[in-house]
Amino acid sequence: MRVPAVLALALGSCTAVREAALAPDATHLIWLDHPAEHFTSALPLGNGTMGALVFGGVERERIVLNEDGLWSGSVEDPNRHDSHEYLPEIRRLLLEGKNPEAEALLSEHFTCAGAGSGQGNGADVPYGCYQVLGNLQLDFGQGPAAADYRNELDLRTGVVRTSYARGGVRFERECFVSHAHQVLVERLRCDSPGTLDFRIALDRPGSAPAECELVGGQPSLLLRGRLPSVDYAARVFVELHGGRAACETGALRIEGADEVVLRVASSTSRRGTALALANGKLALAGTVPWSELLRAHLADHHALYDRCALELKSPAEVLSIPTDKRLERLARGGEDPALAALDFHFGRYLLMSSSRPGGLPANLQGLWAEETQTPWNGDYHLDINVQMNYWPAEVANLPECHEPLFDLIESLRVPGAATAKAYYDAPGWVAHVITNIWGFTAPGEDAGWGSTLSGGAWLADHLFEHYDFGRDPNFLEHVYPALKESAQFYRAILIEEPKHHWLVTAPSNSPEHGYVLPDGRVGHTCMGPTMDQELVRELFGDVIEASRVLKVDADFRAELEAARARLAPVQVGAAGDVQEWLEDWKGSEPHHRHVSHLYALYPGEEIADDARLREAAKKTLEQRGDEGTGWSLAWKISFWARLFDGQHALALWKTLMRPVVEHGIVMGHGGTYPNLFCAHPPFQIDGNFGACAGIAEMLLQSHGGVVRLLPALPKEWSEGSVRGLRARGGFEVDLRWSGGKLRRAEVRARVAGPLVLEIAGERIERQMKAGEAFEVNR
Ligand code: FUC
Repeated sequence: MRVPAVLALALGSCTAVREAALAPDATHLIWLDHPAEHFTSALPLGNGTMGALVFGGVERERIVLNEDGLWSGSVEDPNRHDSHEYLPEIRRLLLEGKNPEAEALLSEHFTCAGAGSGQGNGADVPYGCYQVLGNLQLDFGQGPAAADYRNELDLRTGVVRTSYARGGVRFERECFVSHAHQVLVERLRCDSPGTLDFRIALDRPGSAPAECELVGGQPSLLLRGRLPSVDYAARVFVELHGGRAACETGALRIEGADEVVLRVASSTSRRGTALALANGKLALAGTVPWSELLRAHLADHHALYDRCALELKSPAEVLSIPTDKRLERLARGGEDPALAALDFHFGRYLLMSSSRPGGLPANLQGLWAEETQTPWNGDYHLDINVQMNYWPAEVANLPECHEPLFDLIESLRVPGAATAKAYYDAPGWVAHVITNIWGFTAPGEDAGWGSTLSGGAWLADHLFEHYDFGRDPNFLEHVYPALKESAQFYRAILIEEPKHHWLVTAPSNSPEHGYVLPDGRVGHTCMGPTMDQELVRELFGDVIEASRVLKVDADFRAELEAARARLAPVQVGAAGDVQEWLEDWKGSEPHHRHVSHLYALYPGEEIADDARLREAAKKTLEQRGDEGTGWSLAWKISFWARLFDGQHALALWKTLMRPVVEHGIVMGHGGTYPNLFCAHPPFQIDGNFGACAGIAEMLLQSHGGVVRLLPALPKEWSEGSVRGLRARGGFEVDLRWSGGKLRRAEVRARVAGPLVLEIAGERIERQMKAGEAFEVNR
């Protein structure tokens, strides 16, 4: 292999100087005045494939390293191929109202073969688990305490800077994960020549630590290993400015250096031979000086990050408070609108750091995990979680970051078709509640939660959303087969229920929530839960529209139109709420975190565009209450935004931002960790993305063919501006407001078409040309 040149630059004094390009802006900074003890205080970096969590230690620094393809498990056939034989009987029982009997039969036959997700602990079963790659450990030794300490992540640059003084010497470390060069780079400096003495090690829980070896005469650390289906490799090279580097057992020692630049490359065998790939990345990045690596990283980062920005004002003194203290201050009732802007920017930052074209989608923890048994396997949950990860992708102007999800959907077509055949003897493809990188589409190991069959429809809707925001017919043509085959599946499994002769899905359930039958028995299995009906109606609508745009499949379109007209509608129950099931049953947990039947309020549109259903949705939200897991709180921000209640939306966001210390699984009391990671608890990234999308939804909505400006602005955000939000129909929007009123809007049309704007209840209609900008000044 080619060896990176070690640049022996004499440095003299290495005074820490901030480059002008990195001048910090507090509204884009997450920072702490102490090193992290847990990764929920560490600062995340990522390029979509490689992730890092920087703890910022003084005596000992730990940087958790991640690779998106680092999964245990393997491809399996999780389908029970005789399950469809029981389908007629299960349906007969449901049609006769014998739900408990139907559920008993379903529980026996509509589960996956094998261990499934291993009850969320699937690291050692075929399902597998997303795992940590390793820990880069820098040991600086014991010594005097640090003063003037700061660990900060500048979201505008994607650089973490750790700085402090110790024993009269000022130390500074800067770290980024480059998308342009596919390596992690860290520069260590001090203002006293020859003072950098430390030991570098690389380890992985449960594996042998990295060996130090000489490559081209230079010491290098190499960590390698193998999971059942994936090899991994990580290599560290050092570039010395002054001083010496040498191998020790299981470590690399640096002595007397003025400045050191570390380059870390990693890979899994998903994309080739792990070690060759990692070596190749280092060979390319190894000869590129720090300044050039940084320049290329910033150019890449700015191209995405700078497209969209939100400004909300907080008092200047608040901006200089460490982020964890700002959360505490907010929880005590201190207003901090700029923290909402920071949270919005963080959501965008996390998406561009964990989901880039060609990579895997953001999982339950995005890209960041420190364990080999990540909670819930760090997988893709399809009854809201992975979808929520992508809610900001279009509106917050990172549409290319949506692509990994589309690749995942494409990868589910073949296994999903086998599952459709095995369980429903149906054409098309289906996915249930959980999936992984191995194409798992079968029901989960427990039918109660695992047999929800709307995962595929919910995923497929993301394909149409991407089209709807960008209006690129080539994209629509490309994804049309996945959309159509999903609709074929749902068309085939609809049955006619006896009371109203509506078409309904069967057997199904309302995600993870039970109903109470009039006789008190609790069940899950049913026909036509409201969310299924909403999703199928939407999917059929998407495919009808797509087939029209693409001028294909007139017969199938007509079939879908006929079926869509007969789908069970959203019903209002006796309590004036939205019914969660076909019958007006009570839920077994009145405050359950899943509010699935309001899918059509957000992210769907059907309830949002119907005055009667909106009233019922409000009632449902009042019944469910304002508590929940992190993602559930985040969802409710968008619900209330869609009900044009900015105060209620803001209240939910504030609850979501409350400080949380618990790291184990809790099915309620969500909040936020010191590094702004969302707490389910545990850390689960969907709440970060849901909050980002919810904040956008408070400022701009574009459902039902109407672009609404400032539809749910709370009074605390009376001054502000946002630029670069996107709206359905192919629009990009900038807004400025003061005194709670819109002062200026600019809407740019990507494609020609009608624009219906709504500002404080007033409508403006225009025919836009492609490339045209329309301004409103007040
Ligand atoms: C679903 C949710 C849980 C959690 C898990 C990963 O099962 O109901 O709250 O988010 O996914």
